[in-house]
Amino acid sequence: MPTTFVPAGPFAGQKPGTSGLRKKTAAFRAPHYLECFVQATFDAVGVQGKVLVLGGDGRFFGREAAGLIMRMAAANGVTRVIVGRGGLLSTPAASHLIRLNGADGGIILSASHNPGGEDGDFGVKFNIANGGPAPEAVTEAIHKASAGVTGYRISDHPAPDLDRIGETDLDGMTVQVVDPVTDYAELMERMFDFDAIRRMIAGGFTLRFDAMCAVTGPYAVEILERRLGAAPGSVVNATPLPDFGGMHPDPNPTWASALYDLMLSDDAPDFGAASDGDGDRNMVMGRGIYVNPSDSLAVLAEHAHLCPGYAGGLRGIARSMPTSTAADRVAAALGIPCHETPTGWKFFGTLLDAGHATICGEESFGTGSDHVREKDGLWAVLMWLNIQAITGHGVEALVHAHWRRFGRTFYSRHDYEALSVRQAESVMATLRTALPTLPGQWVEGRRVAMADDFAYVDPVDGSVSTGQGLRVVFDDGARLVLRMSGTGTEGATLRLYLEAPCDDPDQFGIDPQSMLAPVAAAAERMCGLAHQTGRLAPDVIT
Ligand code: VG1
Ligand code: CO
Repeated sequence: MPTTFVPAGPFAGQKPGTSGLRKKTAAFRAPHYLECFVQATFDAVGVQGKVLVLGGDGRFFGREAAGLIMRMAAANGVTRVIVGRGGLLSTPAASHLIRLNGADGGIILSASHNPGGEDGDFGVKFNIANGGPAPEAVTEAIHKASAGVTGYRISDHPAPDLDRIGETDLDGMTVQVVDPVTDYAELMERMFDFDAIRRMIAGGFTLRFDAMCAVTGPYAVEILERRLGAAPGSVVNATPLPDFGGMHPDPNPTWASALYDLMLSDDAPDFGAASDGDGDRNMVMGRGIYVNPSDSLAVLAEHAHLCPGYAGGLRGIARSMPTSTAADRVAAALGIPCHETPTGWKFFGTLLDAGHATICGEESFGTGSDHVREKDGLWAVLMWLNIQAITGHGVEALVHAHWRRFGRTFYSRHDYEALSVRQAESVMATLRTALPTLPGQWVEGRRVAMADDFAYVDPVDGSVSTGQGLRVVFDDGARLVLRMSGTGTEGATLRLYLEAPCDDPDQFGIDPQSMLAPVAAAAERMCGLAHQTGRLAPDVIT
């Protein structure tokens, strides 16, 4: 076999986090780094005779990494690699391809919403056969295996041309280059009423989708413009670029400000949306209204039955713990369970597999369902379009009707980025230490009902995850949550999640930050974030 074993150990691997291993691009490009991590992954999961899906969001180093991984897959006995043309696959499309082809798993090359480029971030994520992110047991095994890596096996043959659709042989392994969009677009056609959406658009409904120079461009052009008839140019920043055109492909009011500002201006189209680097996140807006992601999940759940893929109703809803409780009220009204999981899509996987939940979401602009095992940006966009097409109501009318029916759950996340690890840990420790003393105390006009360090027992496989965020709940249902980000690549990021439910329609128009100011003040009293870090305001508010 023309295969080389390249000695490279010892390899001090790092444990993959909630979304795989994310580091500076330069770290992945350091001699043998990517290769050793991939070898650890192959060793941990066992790839002899297996079929893998491979693709990424088009960021810098992605193509090169795909080539190296294919040569390593061949040398490690993989039977077939299914790879998106040009090395491109959105995260939800990769998840779908794994499921569609009955593949044993997949490797996604992305750092999601983190900036890309030579000085940006890169990431490698392993997904399992259900199409979803590897559960903790698997990431643990990869981490363990990395300690034993002394080198890696790689084919001496060059990787095949990724731009040509079709099958080629690489050292006895089949490389199948597929169109990244076709299968995904067909799945979407089955889930949603494309005829109804087409009629709505033909009737003058206008939209803008900002792909932020990341992977969703080709998907959105094919689906929104070609299949649904949106005017050419409705999808902007549609070409995936290695550095995302210098953008930060994170669809929120700060980083997608061009779309955000347009939607609040006089020139706004009827509907606006943006997605992130790898296509699993979404920001949704109507003319003059921004939809908070927690509200988006709740509204989608409320109306899901209007879409063909969910005509039979939902079996359950799942949301991550820091996501607002708006969806819980919809679940109660529908008479279905609402599961509360730790942050990270992998926790939804077991619930979706077992049929305990149909739709799920996170406050971090992620929504999805059991059609794949990742969150799915374009899916959410299409669901919003489908619901508007069937009800004849726009985003603002739908959201306001939702608030009138269920109350408005005021919600915001405050991010404090690039803190020193020591400072961030100290803020966490302050609140963690205070937790047992909080119940019964009055803070900023509210009485604490419950305070804990969130732990989760997976109801399907019994696995236990502890330390998933510090949570304080008040008597009136208001909440604050503090947790440390697991996806940053610089220092530490603290996320403070604030929530206050409100049933009084006269207050629905109040600015969320003013409504939540007392909850933020309570958080400061409990954890002393500003006091300890000197940061007087968050870096990003969503
Ligand atoms: C963040 C979000 C979390 C999300 C994760 C991956 O994690 O808060 O909700 O699941 O990113 O999203 P953290 O640990 O930084 O808070 V992405 O679009 O990788 O795929
Ligand atoms: Co993402």
